[in-house]
Amino acid sequence: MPASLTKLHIVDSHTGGEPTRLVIDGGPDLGNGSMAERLTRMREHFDRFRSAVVNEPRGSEAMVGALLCEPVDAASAAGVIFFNNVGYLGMCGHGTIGLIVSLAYLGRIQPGRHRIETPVGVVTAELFPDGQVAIENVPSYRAAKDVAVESVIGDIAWGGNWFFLIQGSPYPIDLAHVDSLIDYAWGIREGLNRPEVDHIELFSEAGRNFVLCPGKAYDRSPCGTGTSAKVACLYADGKLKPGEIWRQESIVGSVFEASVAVRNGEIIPTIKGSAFVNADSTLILDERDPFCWGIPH
Ligand code: PYC
Repeated sequence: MPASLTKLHIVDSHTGGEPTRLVIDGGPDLGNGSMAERLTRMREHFDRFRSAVVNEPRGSEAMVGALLCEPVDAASAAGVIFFNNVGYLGMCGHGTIGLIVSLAYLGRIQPGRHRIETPVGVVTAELFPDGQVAIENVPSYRAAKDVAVESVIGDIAWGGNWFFLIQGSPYPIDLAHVDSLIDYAWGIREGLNRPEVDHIELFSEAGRNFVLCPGKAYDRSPCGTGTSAKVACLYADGKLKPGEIWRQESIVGSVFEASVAVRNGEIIPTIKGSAFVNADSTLILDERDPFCWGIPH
């Protein structure tokens, strides 16, 4: 193989329509630290690798990358770093469901419970014999209620990423209105003036949600971390009791089922959904290619 070529083994999946590209091997050496430390190392020294994997011409704005890592704790099934067209995610619900289904496809795990290390903490994934996956997420919470931005009021909540959640949408949450939804949510994000709150989540009266991600891509899935943020808010408002099921439906009609447990005063969401593997292939990074490292978003 010429010195200018790097090969990456990848498995692609989608979770409720939202893609995850799992990099199995060929990625950069990020050392043996925690996933948070490895994420920092990747951001500072190997960010072009992120772009090469998820951006065009190999990927798309919707693609979420997942770099499979050796876990710190031998009791964990894997470590993972999630990334998108513009940067990095603390956690990713649809991506973790995709990771678990991809590891099962590769024969690396069996049905049962598996610890997964992420940059924002350990999550537990249960793979069921029918292929569904339930993720017990990091503790989630509402940080602020009834925050006014532009002409809307919403809540700021953490579910592994930061969300601004708004009940109501001036447009129907369906694919025919996706451009208007993107423009509307982007305007709210700009008005929010809180750079750490980088996901905007709208809810229709009919219960569908729309999540705009930091790189202006919309989540095709109901968004696992966004669903976690939502159930934390519902619990805080006394609208969801521990163990009750909340069904969150995405703009494309895919559904996650969620519930909360309360442990040591912390709200622990569980998100259940399905993913399907749709490619097992090799990415080729050829340094002679002017777009080897992706077209920046
Ligand atoms: O499922 O948590 C999620 C997610 C975050 C961004 C895209 N999907």
